[in-house]
Amino acid sequence: MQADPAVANAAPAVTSRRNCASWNVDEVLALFELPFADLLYRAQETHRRFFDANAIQLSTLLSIKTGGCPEDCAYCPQSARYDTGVEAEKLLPLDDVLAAAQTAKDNGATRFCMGAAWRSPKPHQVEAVAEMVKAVKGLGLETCVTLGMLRDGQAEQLREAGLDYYNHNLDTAPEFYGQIITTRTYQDRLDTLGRVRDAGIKVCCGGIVGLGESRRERAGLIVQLANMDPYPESVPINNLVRVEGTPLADNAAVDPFEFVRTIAVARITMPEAMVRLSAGREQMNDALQALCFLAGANSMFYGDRLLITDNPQAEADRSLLRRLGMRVDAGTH
Ligand code: SAM
Ligand code: DTB
Ligand code: SF4
Repeated sequence: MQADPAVANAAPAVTSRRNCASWNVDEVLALFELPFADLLYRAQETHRRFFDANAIQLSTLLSIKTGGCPEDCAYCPQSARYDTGVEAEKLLPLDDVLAAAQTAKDNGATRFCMGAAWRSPKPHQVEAVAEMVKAVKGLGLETCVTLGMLRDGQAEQLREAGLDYYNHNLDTAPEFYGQIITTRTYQDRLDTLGRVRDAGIKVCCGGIVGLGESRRERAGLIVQLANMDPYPESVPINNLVRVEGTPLADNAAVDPFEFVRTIAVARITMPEAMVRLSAGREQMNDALQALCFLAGANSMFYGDRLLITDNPQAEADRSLLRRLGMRVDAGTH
């Protein structure tokens, strides 16, 4: 059944991250169902109210601890449960991490994001990562880490080391989540996000399009994100990278316009968030990426690799931004 487009126009007017807007799934679904041009127009209006629409923030990723993860996230090449050819490695030494961060800075990134394939870090692992955060911060970069679930006190430890952002995604709607991950609950994720927020670290939280979810479930994810009080400073929207050996390797690709719609709806419902065009750019052409920027994406991963899979070459991205007349800045969050 089609949602009534009139509902989209009646949706709450959000003016600040701190305004606790309350979106429901029908309202967000109605946004998804707007004619494409109307949806993009609304997203651009919102985007330009809070940001320079020609500016983009660049984050570079590094996998500091690769593979061998005990979790069963059906999309993930790093789960030990799937035969993806990714070998388990040890935590990288500090010097290697620092060298990668310096290169990212030299290439123009403003934030360095370190990812570890852990369910939840052990105390000595948090200590080691805190050292990395301190050192990377010392280079003049913003820092972000994604380490899995955090226990009490761990977020504070990272904050004291100078951590700016913690990435922990909700991935999908609560009602679809159980088909993608069984080894930890939606509530576990919300609990970690609460710890991060309480420690005064900025929240980076988003999801994945293309897991096999319905449009209503995509709207359900956005509702979860947009109704957080306050909503995340940074919202990564990933397009599933279908990796051989994972249970989702043969998923049908989502219509590219549906991906653009998801970006636009994230922009409208979370006007002051940085909306990141995240995984999946390697599988997109330049025109599609430009549409994502028009829909309100103002951040992306920059550098030849995501964690395991390829990202566009840095030079290709610089050329794309030049052709679009976009400039790099650190964003406001
Ligand atoms: N282990 C930690 C965790 O799950 O929170 C941190 C690393 S995990 C790889 C970070 C995020 O990457 C996941 O939450 C998921 O949203 C995204 N991701 C992983 N594999 C992906 C894939 N194949 N395609 C798109 N996004 C993916
Ligand atoms: C996020 O939302 N996407 C990034 C980052 N946060 C850590 C990870 C994307 C991973 C894509 C598949 C891979 O290379 O492992
Ligand atoms: Fe492990 Fe994170 Fe991959 Fe899930 S997404 S299998 S927790 S590395």
